[in-house]
Amino acid sequence: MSGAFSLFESWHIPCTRFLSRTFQFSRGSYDMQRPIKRQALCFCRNMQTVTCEIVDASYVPAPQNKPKDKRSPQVETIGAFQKLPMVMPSVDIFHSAMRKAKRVLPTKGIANIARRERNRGAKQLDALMKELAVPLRGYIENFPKRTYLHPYERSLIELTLGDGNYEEVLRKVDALRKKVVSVGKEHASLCAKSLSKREAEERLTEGLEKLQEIFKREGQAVDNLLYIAKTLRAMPVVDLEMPTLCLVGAPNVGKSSLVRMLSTGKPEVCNYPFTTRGILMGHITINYQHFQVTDTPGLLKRCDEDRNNLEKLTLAVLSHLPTAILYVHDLSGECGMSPSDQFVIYKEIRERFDNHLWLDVVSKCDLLQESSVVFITEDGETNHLELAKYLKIGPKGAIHVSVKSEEGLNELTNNVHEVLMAQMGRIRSSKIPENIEVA
Ligand SMILES: Nc1nc2c(ncn2[C@@H]2O[C@H](COP(=O)(O)OP(=O)(O)OP(=O)(O)O)[C@@H](O)[C@H]2O)c(=O)[nH]1
Ligand SMILES: [Mg+2]
Repeated sequence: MSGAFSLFESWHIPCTRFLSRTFQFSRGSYDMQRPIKRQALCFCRNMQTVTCEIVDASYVPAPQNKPKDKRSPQVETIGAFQKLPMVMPSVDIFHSAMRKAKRVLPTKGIANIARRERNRGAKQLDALMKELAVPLRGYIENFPKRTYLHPYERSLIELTLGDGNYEEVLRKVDALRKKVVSVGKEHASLCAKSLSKREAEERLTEGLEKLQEIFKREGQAVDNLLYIAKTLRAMPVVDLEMPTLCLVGAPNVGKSSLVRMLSTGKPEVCNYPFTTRGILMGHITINYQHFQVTDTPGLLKRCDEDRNNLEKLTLAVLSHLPTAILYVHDLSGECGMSPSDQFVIYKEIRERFDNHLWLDVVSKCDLLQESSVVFITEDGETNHLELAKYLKIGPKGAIHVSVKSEEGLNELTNNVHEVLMAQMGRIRSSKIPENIEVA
């Protein structure tokens, strides 16, 4: 039990932290009376994480129904976490199983007391074993194997639960199931061999106690699985068919502020890095069309091996989801990272995700006008023409905006609309080959 507990403990805290932030966003208040500020922009009221109804059904084929062709396991589309089974706390499973087992009566018509008692004992132990093992088996079959998941959800499992913890917990639940089955069978058989009523009663009590002890000792695995299910179910749902805009940039550059401006979502905005600690999904509606907006944790100037899990989450979104990118640059330096460092990160990300539709935004332009001092202190003495240009105006074509003075927001909204429409065109055209019937 201690093993299971310590394993869980190791990722429980960061997980909880991640989730609490996510919930803050998910349950953000909506300003229903907020007037429509920008032309052609209609805000969707039900911004935030969409949660699907939880269904209690298996989507990983049960062993007997497994596809014969094992070479190509069918990868799920996104949404597997919403299909995870409801896991009962281990205590509840045990009490419910015990109640049902105790109600089991001996087979009718056995006149001999000793025979009747050993029949009752064996049947009750068998019933308890089954009542405990069946739900565990259901969980093991219905929690998807990682290989069946969409790569994005695979990376969410790794980055939020810790590498290997998902499989480890499932393995422990399966080990508990196997132990319950073998101990239950063993004691039922001993009980069935009892020679007297008293012996049968003793064997029954012994078997019940043994099963209880095992379940108490190792049931933590079930509770860990319950926590995993809750954590994964709370992950924001992404609709792959819906165009998505992902806000990316260094920490503290104003990404969440722009998400708040572009949508009715209310991600936390604070003047310190890594305020956003998870992938936060929201929706906007422009001209009656629905789009998704993703706020992401900031990226630092460092190589992938040194990145924290929050940065890795951002890269997972860009790597696995077909999103358009809204890259945010803070040339005022107010974010705490120099523009030249932001330039280095930008160049790397731009090159790496060149196939995405892209928009560049220079944020906090109110500060650039007010205080050119911050701007000048940057190493402007560079021969690198591109960097020199970047330090002055950001990347070519970048829109200068300020959520404080509202400068550039209309232009940004229009550009966001255009890029999302283009993204929609990409999604539609990517589906065409599937629909064409080859003669
Ligand atoms: N003056 C000014 N401050 C801004 C503007 N936009 C954002 N800020 C401030 O910049 C700080 C960071 O803003 P956030 O929106 O939280 O930045 P973020 O990029 O989401 O930060 P992380 O989630 O930590 O990566 C906050 O104090 C904002 O009030 C702007 O246009 N002008
Ligand atoms: Mg943020």
